[in-house]
Amino acid sequence: MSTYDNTRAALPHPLSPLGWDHRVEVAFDTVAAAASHPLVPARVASSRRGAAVVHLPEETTAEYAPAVLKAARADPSSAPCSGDWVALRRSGDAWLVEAVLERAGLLVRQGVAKDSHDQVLAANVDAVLICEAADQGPNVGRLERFLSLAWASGATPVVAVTKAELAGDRLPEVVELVETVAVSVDVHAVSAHTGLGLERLSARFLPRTTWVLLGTSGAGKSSLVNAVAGRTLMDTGRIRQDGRGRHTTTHRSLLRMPGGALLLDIPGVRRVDVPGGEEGVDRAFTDVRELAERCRFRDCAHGDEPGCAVTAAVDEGELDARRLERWHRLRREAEWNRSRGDARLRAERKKEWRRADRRAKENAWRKRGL
Ligand SMILES: Nc1nc2c(ncn2[C@@H]2O[C@H](COP(=O)(O)OP(=O)(O)OP(=O)(O)O)[C@@H](O)[C@H]2O)c(=O)[nH]1
Ligand SMILES: [Mg+2]
Ligand SMILES: [Zn+2]
Repeated sequence: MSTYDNTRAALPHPLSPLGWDHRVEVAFDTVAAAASHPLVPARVASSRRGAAVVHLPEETTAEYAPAVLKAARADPSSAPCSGDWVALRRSGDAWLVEAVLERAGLLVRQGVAKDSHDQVLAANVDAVLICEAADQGPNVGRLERFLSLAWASGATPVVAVTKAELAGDRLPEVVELVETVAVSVDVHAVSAHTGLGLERLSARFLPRTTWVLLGTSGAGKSSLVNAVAGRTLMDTGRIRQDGRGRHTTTHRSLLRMPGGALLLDIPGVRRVDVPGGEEGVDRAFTDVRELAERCRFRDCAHGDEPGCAVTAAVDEGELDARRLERWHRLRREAEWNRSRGDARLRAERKKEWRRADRRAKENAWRKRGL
């Protein structure tokens, strides 16, 4: 081993405060080994069409290389997004994103329009901090959607009941309701204004773990980030008269907390459709799933089948009928979105084949001098 290698082994990687670990290193080495140019790794804070703000660790902008652009056109979810690890190449004075490294997980919000693509909210996050304001809710249906989304990403959800001091005497009641919805998920009542619950929540922000804050505009995400950081990193905005936020945060930021965790603050999201695949929904409704294991028929749809343990639980008052109704709806939505995703994939493949076909024909003509 050379002296250089020895030094390298002894020092922490300059990107380790950004979450660089063995998995990412392997992913980077695979890409770097196959590349014809020298590459360096970086982490994406935010991205827009054609370029990303990355940490090298110093913050810089990098344009997408043609191959990355082309892949993004075919499948927008492959484009670099917040939290992604990328391989960069130097090109004159500029940096180019040559490749997006393999992801450990992806927080996706299903496209709502018929032909729309999914919107990727964050990649490679360890945990999703769902923020729900104590004074406005909780909105149970929305919480279930956020939880399904979080579980589907492969990350662990945690719920922050924000602006806790505004709930006054109602706080225990609000937290209890959230806990019945967020089955087997940790719930923290916090206040960015009074500091309530911040110490306990901050203890969960382990060094080099990445968290994304998910919630509607005005839920208090940026205020929470500032309170945990102990200084103003993000702008915050006043609530409108109708109780909605003003979409104060318009850019995503990957922020390092004093304790060493990374918090990804993103613009508020209002409506989320659950992504394709039922796993996320099932994880969010473990109570229903556990009951379902006791149904007489394995393929019980929990309608009017005999021996259905789920509907029996509803009859006995153990399971809220409305929760079961919402579970049915989210399952249908997830199934539908999966089939829609499959159909889109098929259409895209067909287009690719046609293009390849045309290219082959053109080549053949050219060879024959036509
Ligand atoms: N009373 C009280 N108000 C809070 C608290 N946290 C946030 N707020 C207020 O809620 C409003 C919205 O807060 P933001 O932090 O900007 O909300 P956000 O979730 O980042 O909103 P977007 O960036 O629009 O998605 C601001 O007026 C904050 O002062 C809190 O703990 N208590
Ligand atoms: Mg904000
Ligand atoms: Zn059943």
